[in-house]
Amino acid sequence: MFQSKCLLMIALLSYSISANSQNEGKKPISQPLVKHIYTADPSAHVFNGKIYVYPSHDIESDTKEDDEGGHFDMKDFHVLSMDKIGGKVTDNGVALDIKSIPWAGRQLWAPDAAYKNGTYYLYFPVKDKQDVFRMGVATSKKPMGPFKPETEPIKGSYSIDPAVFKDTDGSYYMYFGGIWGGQLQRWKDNVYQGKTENPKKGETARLPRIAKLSANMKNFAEEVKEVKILDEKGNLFMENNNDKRFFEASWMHKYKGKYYFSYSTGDTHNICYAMGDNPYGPFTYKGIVLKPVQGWTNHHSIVEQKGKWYLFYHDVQLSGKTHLRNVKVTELMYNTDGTIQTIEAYK
Ligand code: FUB
Repeated sequence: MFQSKCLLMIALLSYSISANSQNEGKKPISQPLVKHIYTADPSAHVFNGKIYVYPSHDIESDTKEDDEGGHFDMKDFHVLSMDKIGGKVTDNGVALDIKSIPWAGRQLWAPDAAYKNGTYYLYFPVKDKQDVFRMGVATSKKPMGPFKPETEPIKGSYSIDPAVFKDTDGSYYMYFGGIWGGQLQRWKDNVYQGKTENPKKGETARLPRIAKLSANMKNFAEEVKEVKILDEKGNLFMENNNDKRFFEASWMHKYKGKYYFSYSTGDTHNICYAMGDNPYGPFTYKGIVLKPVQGWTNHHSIVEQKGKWYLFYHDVQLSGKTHLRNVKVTELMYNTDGTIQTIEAYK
């Protein structure tokens, strides 16, 4: 997220105006899951029948706002858990602290988690000591941690927002990437190009990435590939299709045999989705899952519990500040043709 300061200010200003007018006089459809800490970017999973939410832990820090989101200066993760939607939500305390990650520099951003053979894996992006985002992995015998980090980042990993998907054949895949402050534009053919310019309007949009995970869940089992998101005519989106193109916040879920890749459009603040027939895509754009929420960022996960589907998301209801968010949940409904009914977070 974020671009040059000037564009950012214009984007933030125009967004806050449009968001305010768009949601003016309306009430939120859901309340924050917890109110004693700020939480964001909720990755939800059902483990042993219970819901576990792996969010970012937003804090007010001394770091000044900059053009790459430096003020999103998170330093640890807490895992939230609940038996059912609407039930008591438990904050299980600190699951991983940045101080315990030897290679980490700053900014623990949106995590995700997975379970395999008695071990829980927490995947997280953090800037290394050269200020380049990499993906780390940490393990625990319990879903709420505490998690022990590996001593090095995942080899070949980069950018932000890991989403780990377990397919029905038992394979695990990581989707990831985010432009602007998420640094995806700095990578070409998986090679770091240094600090490059943000994508420009006349270019094809940057694509999210995928890699199958190795059997031990700690490495990529293959070269990182791009994930194609196509319009209804089969064309890739251009950067100026910014109400539909990928920006950040990948998520994958499977419903009735189809693969649903969902993501944030960043500067236009939608959560969109595209459907495909296998984990690698291509995926064809289908529409909006969640319209813009209060605050600049929009980030989500989609999970099933007891035959119902839920959308976890965040807004800034508690603080009114873009970098101090709170996670929420609402039910997600499908149409009979498998498309998703668009959610408006305020009515
Ligand atoms: O929480 C930091 C960043 O904000 C996430 O990585 C993005 O997806 C956005 O929500």
